[in-house]
Amino acid sequence: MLHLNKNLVLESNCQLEEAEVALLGVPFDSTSSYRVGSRNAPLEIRRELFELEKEESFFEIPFCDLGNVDIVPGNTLETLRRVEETVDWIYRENPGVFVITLGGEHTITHPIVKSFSSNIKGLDVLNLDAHMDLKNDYLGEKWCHASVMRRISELNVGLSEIGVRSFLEEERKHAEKSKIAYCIKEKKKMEGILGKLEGKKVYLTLDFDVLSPEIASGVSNPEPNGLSLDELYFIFNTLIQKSIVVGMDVVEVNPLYDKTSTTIAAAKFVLDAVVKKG
Ligand SMILES: [Mn+2]
Repeated sequence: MLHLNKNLVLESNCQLEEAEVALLGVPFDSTSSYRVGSRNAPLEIRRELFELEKEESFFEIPFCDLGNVDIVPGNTLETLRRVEETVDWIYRENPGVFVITLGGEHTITHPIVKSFSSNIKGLDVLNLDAHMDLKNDYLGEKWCHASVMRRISELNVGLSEIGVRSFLEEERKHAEKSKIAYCIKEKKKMEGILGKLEGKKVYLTLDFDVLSPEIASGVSNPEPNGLSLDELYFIFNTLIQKSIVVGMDVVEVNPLYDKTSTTIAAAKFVLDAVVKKG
């Protein structure tokens, strides 16, 4: 049985089977250790998506809003199981659809990548994030937002990280040992990472705290001196042009702390992604 609800979704112009782009929400933030509230992002990003001006081409794209996964607050493993089951189902129904998932906290990326990697051989994951999220556990929890990339690094996928500027020695060592390429925003290093992903199938996970908090205050773990929106779009456009982006998520947007229109920036980014992949 699928755990999906279609309350408060955007208008779809087709069923999943015919869609080129699909939207899925996962309003889960139970392991958030600092500013709780990213569970509100799927609804608030949809609200901004509804309001934003759209070019004519947007309406020609076969688009389907699948609704939100029915998450279980406080039960991370059951929630992740439901996300994986949902993404498996999407792939069975329409293997070619481009799924954009709205978090929720970053932990929800693991079951998506797990599902993708079971269907796509040689998958690479690009994580845009202020944090490495490579801790083996955080406060004793192995399944949480601070260890999600560690769990992903244990799957059979390549992993690179851009924007990372806050991490422990344990995480840096794991990155070196596991050949996980990473940088903050040095142009040469950034281009090096993107160059290695050329021609490859890439899953993009966008933790919105990769941006500077003066641009995007509405995130759960703000970290100063991050990327600008121009740098984010440079990365995204390069990836779209030179790699095969198979899916993406936008996570850690926290509308409860949004003093800088972060939610609108996230919605605009999703809108651009729909048009570019449609
Ligand atoms: Mn993260």
